[in-house]
Amino acid sequence: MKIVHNEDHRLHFPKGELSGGELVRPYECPERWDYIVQSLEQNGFNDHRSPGTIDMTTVKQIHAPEFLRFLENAWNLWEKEGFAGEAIPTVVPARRMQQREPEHIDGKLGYFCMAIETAITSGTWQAAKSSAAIAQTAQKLISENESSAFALCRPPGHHAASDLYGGYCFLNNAAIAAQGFLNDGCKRVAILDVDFHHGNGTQDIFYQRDDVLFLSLHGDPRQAFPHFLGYADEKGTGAGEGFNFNYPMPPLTTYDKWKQALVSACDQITRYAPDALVISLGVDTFENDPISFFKLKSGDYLDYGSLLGKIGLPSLFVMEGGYAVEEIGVNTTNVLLGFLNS
Ligand code: SP5
Ligand code: ZN
Repeated sequence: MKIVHNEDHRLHFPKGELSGGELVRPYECPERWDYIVQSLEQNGFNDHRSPGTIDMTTVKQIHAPEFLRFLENAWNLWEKEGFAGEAIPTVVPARRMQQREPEHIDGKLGYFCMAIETAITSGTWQAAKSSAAIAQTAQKLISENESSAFALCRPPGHHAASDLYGGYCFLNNAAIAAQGFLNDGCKRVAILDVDFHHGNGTQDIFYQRDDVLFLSLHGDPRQAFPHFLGYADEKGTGAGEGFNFNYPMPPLTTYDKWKQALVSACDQITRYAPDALVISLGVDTFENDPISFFKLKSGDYLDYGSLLGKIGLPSLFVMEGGYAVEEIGVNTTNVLLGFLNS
C-alpha cells in the first residue's frame, strides 16, 4: 500500500489548546505523525510518496470561497492587530445573532469557527493545504488503479465543514478526496468515519447529496465532542435523505459493541454499492486515548481492518484523530495490516 505524506504538517503546531480552562500543549501535535511513520516503516510499509500541488478546483467544490479567503488571510490580519498570542476567537454568532462575516479578525474568527480549542498560527494555511493535497494525491493513485492507499494527513479534516474550522481541522481532506473520486468518474462514493468523534463537517457537506454515502461511528454527542451533531436520527435531507447514518455510542463502549455498529455500517456500504470507499481513520477510539471514552485495544484494530478489507472496494484511508501518541503508530498500522491481510 502506498503512503502519501510530507513534512509540511510541522508548519502547524500551535503552542496552546484551550482545554479545561487552561492553555495546554495541543493534543494534536507533530509527534503523532512521527510515531505513525516509525510504525509503518517497522511493518514493511516503505512505498512512500510526496503529494503533488493542491487542486483548488476540487477544494472549491467542497469549501466556500469566503472561507478559503479567510483561512488564507487570518494569520496576517491577526498579526496586523499586534496580538501577542495565537489566533483564537472570543465571540461567536450565537442564536438570534447576525450570520454576516465581519471585517475585524476577532469577528471573522468567531464567524468561521465551530470549536475554539483550535488555534491558527503563521503556518496553518500551508499545512492545511498540504494535508488536503496528500488526500488528493492518494485519491489519484486509486483512481489510476491502486486498490488502496493511505493519506497520512495532518492537520486532520472531518470536523471542517464548507465554511467552518475547528476540532483541529481546517480543510476536509476526506470530503475533498471523495469529490475527487466523483470528478474522476466514480458514480457513488461512501465515506466511513471511524474516528471517535462524529464527522460533523463531512456529514454537513454531503447531507443533501445522494452521490456520497456518509456513515459515522462515534461517542454520543450528549457526552462527546462535537456535541451539536451526530445523533442517530440525522438521516440526510432532500436528495440526501437515507444517505446519512450515525452510530452514537456511550462511554466505556468496548470492541464487541463497537464492532456490531461497524458490521451494520459495512452492510449499508455494500447495499449502496459505491465505486470507492474513503475511511476517515481516527484511532482515538483506543482505550488510553486522553480525550475520548471508548475502550478499543490495539489488537482490535487488526480485526476491524480485516472487516474493512472484506468489503472489497478500492479504499482510501485518510488520517484523522488519535492522541495516545505512543500507541497511535501501532493502532494505525494495525488497521492497514488487517485490511491487507483480509
Ligand atoms: C480530529 C479530532 O479527533 N478532533 C477532536 C477535537 C476534540 N477537541 C476537544 C475535545 C475536548 C475533550 N475534553 C476532554 C478532556 C479530557 N482531559
Ligand atoms: Zn477524533
